[in-house]
Amino acid sequence: MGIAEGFIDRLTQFLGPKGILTGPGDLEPYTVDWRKLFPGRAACVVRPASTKQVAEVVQICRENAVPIVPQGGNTSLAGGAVPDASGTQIVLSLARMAAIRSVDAIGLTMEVEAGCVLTNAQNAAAVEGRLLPVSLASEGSATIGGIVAANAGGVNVLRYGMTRNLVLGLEIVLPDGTIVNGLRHLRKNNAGYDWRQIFVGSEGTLGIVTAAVLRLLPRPKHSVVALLSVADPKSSLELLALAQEELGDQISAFELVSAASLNLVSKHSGLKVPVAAGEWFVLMEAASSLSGLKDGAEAMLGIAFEREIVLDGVIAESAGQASELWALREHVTECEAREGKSLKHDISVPLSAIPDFLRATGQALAAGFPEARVNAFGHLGDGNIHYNVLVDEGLSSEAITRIVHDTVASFGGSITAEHGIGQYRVRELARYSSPSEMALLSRLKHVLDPQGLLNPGKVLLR
Ligand code: 2HG
Ligand code: ZN
Repeated sequence: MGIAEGFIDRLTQFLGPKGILTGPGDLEPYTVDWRKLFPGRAACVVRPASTKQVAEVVQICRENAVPIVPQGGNTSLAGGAVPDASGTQIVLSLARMAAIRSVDAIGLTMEVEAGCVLTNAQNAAAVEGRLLPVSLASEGSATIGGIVAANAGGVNVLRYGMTRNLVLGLEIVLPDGTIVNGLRHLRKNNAGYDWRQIFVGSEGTLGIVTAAVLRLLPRPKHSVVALLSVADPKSSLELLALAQEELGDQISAFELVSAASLNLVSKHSGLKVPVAAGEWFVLMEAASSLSGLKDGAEAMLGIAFEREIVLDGVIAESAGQASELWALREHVTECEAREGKSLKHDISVPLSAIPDFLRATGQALAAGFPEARVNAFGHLGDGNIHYNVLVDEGLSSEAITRIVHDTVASFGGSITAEHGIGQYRVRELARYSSPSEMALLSRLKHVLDPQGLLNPGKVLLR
């Protein structure tokens, strides 16, 4: 089915020239993800400047039965924000709605429009001495609407939870064009169903996030960052338990990185690893406003060395050194992409099962695909490993993913802990969910979007 005549004209008339892109060269950045794995085509890209304009665009699309793909920073690793290949969908970019409407340093909230880039929101909170704790490698491009729609995770989930835990209020445009304003700055609100949470993580399939009220925290005055090498994943779990015993909830990040991942980083970025090699590395950060944090961290590491949980390590002596240690972790994704084709597996299993999961999956892969190279790293504190597999042409992606996900399922895990389903994992979701769960998801989708106009083909096939 083609686009109805006059549809683009009507949008152009309504939005003005700044609000719509139609030239093939202009559309390109919006129709493919940054890894260039999910190329699509769009009838046009609309760039509304207000919630009212978003609602009006949705109305026009509804009247013409044109599907809409909402887009923020387009940093999804699951092809969640790009159109399909038909050329009949439009991309609705929230980029022009980027205002930070308010920062309330006393009430610890901020109200932000969907297109605001995450770093800008973090900086606005920091100016007021407050912390917006969502922290991701893609934070310089990811937007507030995108992180809400994707329920983004990142490196601070261990302490502060997923984006879901930080969303106090939302403004949504529904698939029928209704604006629902729930921009409340409240800590407690038990009035009716908590409909916000249906939209958080819905990946733009149920409604379009146009603004959000986010919870802030006091900004910790001190932080300690350490890079440590350990013999195996079991030792990293012992280290996590020890760190939590000694430092409590001051631990804000606890990342596991394999030697293979750091080798990729050294090879492609030239960054040096300042710790003697082990098979695995832990990058941890603790933060607090109380003094004595560094002494506490050093004492904890003393015990870890004594018990031979840690083989070698360094504690950052300055903010600059802390950033250098973090850079090693943050470059893994980019360096993996430079190495070649990879299959992403964003899995989680119960924390205590991580060592067995890594062993079982490694063995099964080595038996079936000895040439496949594993790049495993991730958020150990959350039980979330990015079990990515570098594959040369000719290897069966499907069979490799089957091995990884079947092993995940056998440990009671999830096929996506933080990146979401997008278009990449639609079939995998159906495969590993119960029929009753899938039926519930379909019913929710149908109730809110009976015409199937919002981000079709993402999360659910239809
Ligand atoms: C990270 O933890 C991101 O760095 C990206 O979630 C993970 O590249 C990946 O698979
Ligand atoms: Zn991650």
